[in-house]
Amino acid sequence: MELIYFPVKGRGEAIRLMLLENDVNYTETSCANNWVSDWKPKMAFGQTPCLKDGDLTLFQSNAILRYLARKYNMYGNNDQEACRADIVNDSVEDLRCEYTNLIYRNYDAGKEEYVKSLPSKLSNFEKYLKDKSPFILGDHICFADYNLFDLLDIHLVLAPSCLDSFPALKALHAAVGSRQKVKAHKESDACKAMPINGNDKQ
Ligand code: 0HH
Repeated sequence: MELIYFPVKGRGEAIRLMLLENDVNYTETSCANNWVSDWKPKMAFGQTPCLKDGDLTLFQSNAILRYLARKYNMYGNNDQEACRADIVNDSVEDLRCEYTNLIYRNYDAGKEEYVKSLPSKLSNFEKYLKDKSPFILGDHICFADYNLFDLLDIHLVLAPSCLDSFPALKALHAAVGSRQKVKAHKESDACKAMPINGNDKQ
């Protein structure tokens, strides 16, 4: 497979984790050079990430995560579990949009307020997740776990104590983060050197 994205964690990181966890043989191509003139016109909706798998070209980070989930059996074991994974993943998307809005449009003026209102948002995740642990579906991992893990991970950089009163979220972050391939990736120099976002804010 080929992942085309900017050299940032951003919306690429959960995809990278799923590729690594499933031992997918993939290359990564940066679209940072000549983005507007060369790359952007080639993207169906003018944005990356883009994942190529043989004849298939995918856009939209969540469509990519779901494709990998279907392909590698990480979409729950039944309809109920798939719905639970979807609900959490869509909630991750909602908070990720608020986060990227802060980072790219309102960091200096908005950070304090954002961090102040974060517990009310994280508490919704906590309440929804606390009956099953450590993963969203309990004992088996699904695609949304990687997306939620990454979301929590970047929020821990923004607000290091943000999970202190949320044991289920802390447990999920620890459970995903301690998986062998995830841990090795997070500890790698390449991962440490890659910025979370494209504007030096985090
Ligand atoms: N809904 C889409 C999805 O989920 C949203 C994708 C998106 O916002 O896939 N893509 C952005 C890149 S993520 C995009 O293509 C932000 C990373 C920015 C890195 C900036 C430069 C880094 C250089 C080191 N944006 C480009 C565009 O919209 O023209």
